[in-house]
Amino acid sequence: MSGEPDRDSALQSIGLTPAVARAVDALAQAHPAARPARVVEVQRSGARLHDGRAAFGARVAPRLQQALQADDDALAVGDWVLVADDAHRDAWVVDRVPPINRLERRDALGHGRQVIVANVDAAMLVCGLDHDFNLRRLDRYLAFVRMAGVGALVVLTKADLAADVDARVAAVRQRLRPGEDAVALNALDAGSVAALHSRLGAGQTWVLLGSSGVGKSTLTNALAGLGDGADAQATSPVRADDSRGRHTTTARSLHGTPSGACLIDTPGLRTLRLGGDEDALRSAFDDVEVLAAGCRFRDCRHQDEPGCAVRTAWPPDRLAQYHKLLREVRRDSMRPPGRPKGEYRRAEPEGSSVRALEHRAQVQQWKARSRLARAHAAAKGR
Ligand SMILES: Nc1nc2c(ncn2[C@@H]2O[C@H](COP(=O)(O)OP(=O)(O)O)[C@@H](O)[C@H]2O)c(=O)[nH]1
Ligand SMILES: [Mg+2]
Ligand SMILES: [Zn+2]
Repeated sequence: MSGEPDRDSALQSIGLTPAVARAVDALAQAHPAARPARVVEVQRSGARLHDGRAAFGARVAPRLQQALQADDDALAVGDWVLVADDAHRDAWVVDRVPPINRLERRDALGHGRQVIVANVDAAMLVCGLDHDFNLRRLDRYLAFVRMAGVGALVVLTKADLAADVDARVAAVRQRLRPGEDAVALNALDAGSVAALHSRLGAGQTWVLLGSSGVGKSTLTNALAGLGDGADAQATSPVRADDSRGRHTTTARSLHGTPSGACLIDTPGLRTLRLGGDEDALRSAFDDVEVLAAGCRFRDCRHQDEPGCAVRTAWPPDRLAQYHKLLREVRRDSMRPPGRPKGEYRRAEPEGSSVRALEHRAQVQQWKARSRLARAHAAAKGR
């Protein structure tokens, strides 16, 4: 940012990085009267913003609103925007800085997209060591953040309630890539949480992701030093029957930590359908490609072929989840992207192009299966 060091240092406290600052500067040339701010909460008719000094409400200028809608897009928490005051001192969001990255999921039908958060450096994937513990779900979350190029720290909460904590941390570490890590802690214990501070670098933006009731808001409060104050994130007791908390956190929200990092707490995601395509998913599990060099068949699909090196090396549930995610993104990316939202709510008409695509894919799958069966027969005959 040019010329206003005070404002810059204020913005750095809410996650302004050099790359974002350059993007802000480029955009600001078209809006000389506007100033930068960050979206901390998205509301029905506007957004809550923070400029590094204070939070305030703003409405979205109609032109920006229309431009976003035309792209089936919307403001998301973490977005950087330019905001200008009108003659009545009402704040208007006049433009959005192109996001550096965004965590985006598909809706449960695989049609529309929803941006969960934009411009993040890293994610805490929060899992409870109680009934919530589920390695296949964790594989899905890992794929989700890797596909967006976002680093992951797996935080296993409720270590105070679990036996075999070390074994579970080890099982998680088996699934991680270099640069990712896993820790277990008790989110209710300040000493236990304090060990995380050294990982939250100044100026970094972290998002907390995970099911409802795992302790995301508890962790946010502890890390941001919110205590029981008015800014504290509401936490909710877990229901005894299924260990899930109620959905207390309705909006995503942004908080600073003493080490100068920003945390974005999110509500529990009931479904997490990956937003990317097959290539992105494959690169999220690129250890497959390395191992595949050792498979007996060059075109091994790592399913039931004999001599499969991936099947030997990977935990079976991880491989099963990988195949499931592959099927899911293949199916989803056959649908034309970026269709206006309203269209998805209608039932697909008989014989629509989507159905035709699905049918063609199904036929291709059958053909591939019978090819595989023939390859098997041939292999047995050797
Ligand atoms: N025993 C124990 N309880 C926890 C821990 N972390 C969170 N909780 C409790 O779990 C419940 C849900 O926590 P909350 O932060 O609201 O979960 P969120 O839905 O992920 O934001 C609350 O009653 C917390 O007090 C932990 O590490 N140990
Ligand atoms: Mg919460
Ligand atoms: Zn194989």
